[in-house]
Amino acid sequence: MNEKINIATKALSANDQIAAQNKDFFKSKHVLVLNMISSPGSGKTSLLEAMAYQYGSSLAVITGDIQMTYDADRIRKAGSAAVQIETHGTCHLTASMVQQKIQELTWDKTRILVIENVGNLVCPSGYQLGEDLKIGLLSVTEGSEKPMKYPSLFTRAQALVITKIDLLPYVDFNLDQVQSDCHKLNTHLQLFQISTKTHQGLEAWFDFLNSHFLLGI
Ligand SMILES: Nc1nc2c(ncn2[C@@H]2O[C@H](COP(=O)(O)OP(=O)(O)OP(=O)(O)O)[C@@H](O)[C@H]2O)c(=O)[nH]1
Ligand SMILES: [Mg+2]
Repeated sequence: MNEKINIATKALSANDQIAAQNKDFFKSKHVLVLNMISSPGSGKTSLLEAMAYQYGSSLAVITGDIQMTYDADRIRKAGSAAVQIETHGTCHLTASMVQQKIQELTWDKTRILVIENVGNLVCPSGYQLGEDLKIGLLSVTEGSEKPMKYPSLFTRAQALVITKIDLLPYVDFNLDQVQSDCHKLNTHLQLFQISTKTHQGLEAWFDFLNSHFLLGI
């Protein structure tokens, strides 16, 4: 058991060292970097498509999936550069996977880089990639109890985007409970409510990104 814990700790600290190198690289390019984490299908790529329409060549995306390049294809079609990592089974991205993709992007126009993590609510939150901000997504179809049942992401993230709010009339999702639970877990967590179908809440999300970019985080 002890050996198991030691190996896991070593793997994390090796990951942290590469994450620090990634962070230095991103700083040298003056890029704001987000690590976007949620369950499969919460709406990460849909939000990135909306961001690509808004930011165009100022946005670049590294997107992770177990397999296939669908998400990178969608983002490129919406107007931003995107490269795909296929993890072939691993349920989260590592700093090393991101480092290997850095050279495939051009950085002169990029102001915001989003790393779309593999769809998984738990595993990715423990791995630093070199990001400035961890962003969680939770769709209203997943249920309001998720923050308390799977707290790791919600305690570590700086922002939580509640997605698919156009579906609120059709599902039993208790926004008040989510807000109150998130506040108990993480008093600094900023909450956003968006729908990429109706565009509700997107302006507030863009304002948040713009203000963080201007702050030079
Ligand atoms: N009604 C509604 N559907 C949405 C919204 N955002 C995304 N969807 C739908 O949800 C499904 C999954 O969206 P994606 O953006 O692919 O989700 P994802 O988190 O990138 O999924 P993975 O990469 O597989 O983890 C798609 O069918 C989208 O059309 C929304 O705001 N409202
Ligand atoms: Mg996706």
